[in-house]
Amino acid sequence: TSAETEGDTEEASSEKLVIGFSQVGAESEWRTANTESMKAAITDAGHELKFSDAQQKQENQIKAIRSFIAQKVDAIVFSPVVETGFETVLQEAKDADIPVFLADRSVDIEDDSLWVTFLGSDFVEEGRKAGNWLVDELGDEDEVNIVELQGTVGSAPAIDRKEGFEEIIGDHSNFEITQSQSGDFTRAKGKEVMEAFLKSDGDNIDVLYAHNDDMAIGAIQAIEEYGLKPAEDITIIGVDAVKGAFEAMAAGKMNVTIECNPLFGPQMVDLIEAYKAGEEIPKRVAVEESMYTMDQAEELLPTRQY
Ligand code: GYE
Repeated sequence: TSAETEGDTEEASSEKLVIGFSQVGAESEWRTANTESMKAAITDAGHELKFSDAQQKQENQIKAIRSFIAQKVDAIVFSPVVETGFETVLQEAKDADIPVFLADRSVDIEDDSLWVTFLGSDFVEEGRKAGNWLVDELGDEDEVNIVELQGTVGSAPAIDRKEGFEEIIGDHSNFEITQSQSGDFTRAKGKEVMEAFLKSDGDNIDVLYAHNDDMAIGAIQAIEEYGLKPAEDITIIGVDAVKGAFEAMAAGKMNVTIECNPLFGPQMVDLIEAYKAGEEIPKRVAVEESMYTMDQAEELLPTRQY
């Protein structure tokens, strides 16, 4: 039939690509959803995927990218675990004429000819949203002691979420960050570090600002074990808006989560295909997102995709 003929023609005209994807790891619910989104988008579009999980280690990512170059892939998708130290390997990709697409996290490198585009969220803005929510919520209190669970040291989301949050609360002298440490974006580490925060100053913690929901969820457990009520005795702010956060909010144990949408696989594949077709690609493409509070959790939980 003519429909079939049309379909065939379309398929034949779009080039099948081999795409190497160097992912950060499997540290959080966010990451799992992102990996699935990216894998599905690449294979559903008929391309071949070479996937490498770096287990949150930079040296693994450098190895993976070198191996993609050796295999002469058509494009590399790369979510850098940290911001610095990738110049050499990205230069090698450029010398081999392999375009690199930054996914989720950016790099702190002057020469922006080393990548085609960066598709990801605005982490500074997420930090500001967290700060603004807190100012609205507790701005009138005399003294607000905040503990901060930072993401992976040197990673773009940890650096930027801290910066955006501090920018907002810096204007309010009643707010103070009393303890701040990395929980590496995992539940286990979030719990462990929260235990240490509680041990050193448990009765004087008003707010927990966690750079992701997984660490907040780990911390909630620590708070309960310590004998305090999460979301009541300690206000809890997370980032990502993963299902686990909606469950915690629906159970009255977490106050708010700032959305960071990991489901940008299809958007990334569109960018790669457009680039391969010779189209002009913007250097920065943003992912759209919102924020959600406790009172919305029960209603929205069944509709959450990640
Ligand atoms: O927020 C966190 C994950 O880079 C935006 O990494 C991502 C962050 C996300 O481990 O949960």
